[in-house]
Amino acid sequence: MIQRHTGLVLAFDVDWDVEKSIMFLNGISDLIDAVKIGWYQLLTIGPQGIKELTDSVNKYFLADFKLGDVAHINEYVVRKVYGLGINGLIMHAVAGRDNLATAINVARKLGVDVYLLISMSSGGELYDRNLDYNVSLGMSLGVSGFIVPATKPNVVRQVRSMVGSNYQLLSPGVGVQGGKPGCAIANGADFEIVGRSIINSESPRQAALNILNAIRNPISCS
Ligand code: O7M
Repeated sequence: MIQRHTGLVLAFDVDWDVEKSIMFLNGISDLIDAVKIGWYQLLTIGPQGIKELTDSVNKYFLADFKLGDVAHINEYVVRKVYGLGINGLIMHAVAGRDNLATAINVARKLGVDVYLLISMSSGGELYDRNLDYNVSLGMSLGVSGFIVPATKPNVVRQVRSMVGSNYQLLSPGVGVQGGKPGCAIANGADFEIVGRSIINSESPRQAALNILNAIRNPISCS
């Protein structure tokens, strides 16, 4: 599980080299609880580059490859991700029970957390029609938590009321996509995932501090 200190997860969607990435992350590390990396970065610095990042930056790393293939491929990827020093990964609920179960078991044995994507910050209408099923699926498979969109506050509240306090809710879509900083947590999420509002800012530290301030003092969230 991600340890919560600030409530902020950085979506580190950049095409920078390893050196610049490490410098940036070390400069903001005290303000964030985890670093989410994904396809963009993997395709830029490669697996070796990702390994260098996890070796050099003392932070929880969440791999967002939105894994949703058949069972054996999911399992291969889980094992590779583990080898890169990753602490948690994200899977697509839409892959279904049979394709998720083995990989989730393998991940748990390796000590890698699995977070299940069950609704999307834009689109994702097939997910929203099957919210109850996907939440129950994740709980029965033993995931650590769920991805719930900051742009859909009713989904955040609904999922929290379904899962109680034993699952972590991570909420993307804050800032550029329209979710108000602080409001996903006010509505029941544990973490807000933020990328461009921090990364593209003239002052990333100040941008992150502003979001932390909103998390501590949420205003007009509905
Ligand atoms: O803050 P942004 O808009 O620059 O970036 C948002 C990040 O959250 C980006 O890394 C997306 O891949 C991710 N995300 C969404 O934007 N919407 C979703 O529905 C789900 C995710 C996500 O994190 O899925 C695991």
